Amino acid sequence: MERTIEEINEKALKELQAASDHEAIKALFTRYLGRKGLVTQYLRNISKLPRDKRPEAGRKANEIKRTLDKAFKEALKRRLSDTFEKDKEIDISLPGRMTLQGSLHPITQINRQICDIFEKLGFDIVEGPEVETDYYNFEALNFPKNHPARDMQDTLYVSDNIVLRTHTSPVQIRTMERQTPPVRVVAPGKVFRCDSDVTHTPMFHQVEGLLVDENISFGDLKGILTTFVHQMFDERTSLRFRPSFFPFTEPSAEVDILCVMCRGKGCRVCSQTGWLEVLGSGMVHPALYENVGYDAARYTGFAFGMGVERIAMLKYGIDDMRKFFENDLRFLRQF
Ligand code: 2NM
Repeated sequence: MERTIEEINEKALKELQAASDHEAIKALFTRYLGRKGLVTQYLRNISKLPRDKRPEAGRKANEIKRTLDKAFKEALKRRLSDTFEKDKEIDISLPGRMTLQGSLHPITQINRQICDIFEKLGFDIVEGPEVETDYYNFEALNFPKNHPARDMQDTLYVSDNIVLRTHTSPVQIRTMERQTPPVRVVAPGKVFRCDSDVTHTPMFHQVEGLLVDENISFGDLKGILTTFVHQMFDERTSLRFRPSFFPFTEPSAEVDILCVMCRGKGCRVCSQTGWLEVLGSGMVHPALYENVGYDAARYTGFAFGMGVERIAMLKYGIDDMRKFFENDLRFLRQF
């Protein structure tokens, strides 16, 4: 035997000290205490020693085997707990990375509020194309051929017979063509006009409503629109129905509400009148029923329309409509 058990022990302890990780310790364990390990082989070779040396050598080697075994197991344990100590160095009190939270555009919010109110009153939501034919945008709605709204100055033309819809009323015509009364629908959506200043943008949003059935009167129109205004603004908001004119309704009425800013005293927002114009409305013109094939002697109904931006400006006290389209986050974050 070229090496004494003490030499093997010393070398094992030195190497164990230098072992840097779990894997290295396990490899050393195999090298010294495994089935073909140096200590194991030493023990096996004791039988080759002179008879009188065997008891002492056996006793010593077995003791070293026990202490080495213990040293390896402790080193492994220490290595594991070191890893756990390292884990504790992760500072769990460090605040997480902020995730940016988006929100709905104010026009989307107001549009939804308007539609929700009418849905609860039994109206269905209907949509239609933004690019329309002259027929659906004007002709079927009883606009005469020479009507000023048809002017290139007011309407965005795609071609001779195709326009960007100037209101969502074509959706009402398409709805009536599809179904027979009772009809109870609101049509929200984008509309386009050749117009641009502080109160007009080339694209804006409208919600228009239509109710057609037997025995529908102007009283029904007043009831529905009064309920709408009370829910959209508040119960203290008075309404005023003022005679007006639209090609698709007869009679027609403009709906004013008591100024939400000054409550009727007169201010800059209501131009000192105490009233704000918020809706157009009227009883559906019989010519429309003829155009969609309804019996004009049997059915009556009312229709109305409003600008979503205008309602939003009044609700939030905003004086420039263009703010809704600039998408300045400092503005949008306020809603
Ligand atoms: C308004 C004012 C008055 C209206 C008419 C129709 C249709 F297609 F059913 F005839 N929809 N909306 C209407 C009536 C719209 O907006 C100022």
